[in-house]
Amino acid sequence: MRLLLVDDDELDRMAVVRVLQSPKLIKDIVHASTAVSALKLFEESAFDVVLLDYRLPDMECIEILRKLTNHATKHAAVVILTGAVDDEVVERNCIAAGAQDFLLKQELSHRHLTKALVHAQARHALNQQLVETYARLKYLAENDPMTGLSNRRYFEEKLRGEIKRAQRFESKIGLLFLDVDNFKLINDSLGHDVGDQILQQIANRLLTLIRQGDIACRLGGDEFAIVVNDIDEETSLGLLAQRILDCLHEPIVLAKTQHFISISIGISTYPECAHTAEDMLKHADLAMYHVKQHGRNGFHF
Ligand code: GH3
Repeated sequence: MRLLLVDDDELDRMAVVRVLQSPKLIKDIVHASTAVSALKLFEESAFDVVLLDYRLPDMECIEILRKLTNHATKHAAVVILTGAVDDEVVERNCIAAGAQDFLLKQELSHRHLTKALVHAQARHALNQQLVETYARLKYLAENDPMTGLSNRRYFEEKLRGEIKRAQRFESKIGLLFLDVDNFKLINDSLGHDVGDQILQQIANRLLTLIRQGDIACRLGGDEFAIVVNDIDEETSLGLLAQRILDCLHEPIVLAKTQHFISISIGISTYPECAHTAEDMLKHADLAMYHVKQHGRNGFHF
């Protein structure tokens, strides 16, 4: 176990080290006397546990706790060392900010310290599992498993949000509705597996064409949609649609075989064509059918 001991009082740090080393509970102890140096060490190295003094001269405990526990890549259990007895508010605030346990400096015995470290690590591990499970469930709830693009439900939710934002800022948004041409023929002639791989390749190419902040989704089957935020004029949507058509005209190579596809794109805009997510999708769907009826492989507003 690797421990980061953060306390500005050297005598207090020595007291902790004495307890930790008799008998040797933890060998690998790194000292820090300020919050800033502790955060630097935490950034540069990996620790299993941080023993953190509640009162440090250079930063509020809650602030350093948040920085430690919300770190993007580094994770460690945190035990707060405090001199205050039964301060419920302090405890509640620290737990809410991510601490796992408390230790009173007056109770610094081998038994108490061991218990606090074991509890903190167990709680931390459980917490990490919950965080990872939540992230996985969120991903599954929001994404299409085959292509990794947003799924329809998440897409519609985001589209509603973007319409509200556009109303507030009086900006414009565009919606592109894409449907692969004669996809059933691809499935029938090459098999469903090849069809799946082609859908995945289409999704990958779409992701290379959209800006950060725009949202691409697989609505279902061979249908995709893209929300384009903050458009300045219709021509920019037309240009994007043309870039998508050109990009998807490039052959898709699977197992050294080239496959040629085309798509039909319908476009709607807020606020010109529609004011709700449902109407934007309906309008873009109708525009896409117009393309289908006029030879496919193109776009229409
Ligand atoms: P059109 O140009 O008129 O749209 O013709 P189409 O053949 O593409 O017609 P349609 O859009 O109705 O056909 C969609 C096909 O997509 C039918 C269905 O079997 C297939 N499909 C739906 N979901 C999947 C999937 O997950 N994987 C594969 N490979 N095919 C799928």
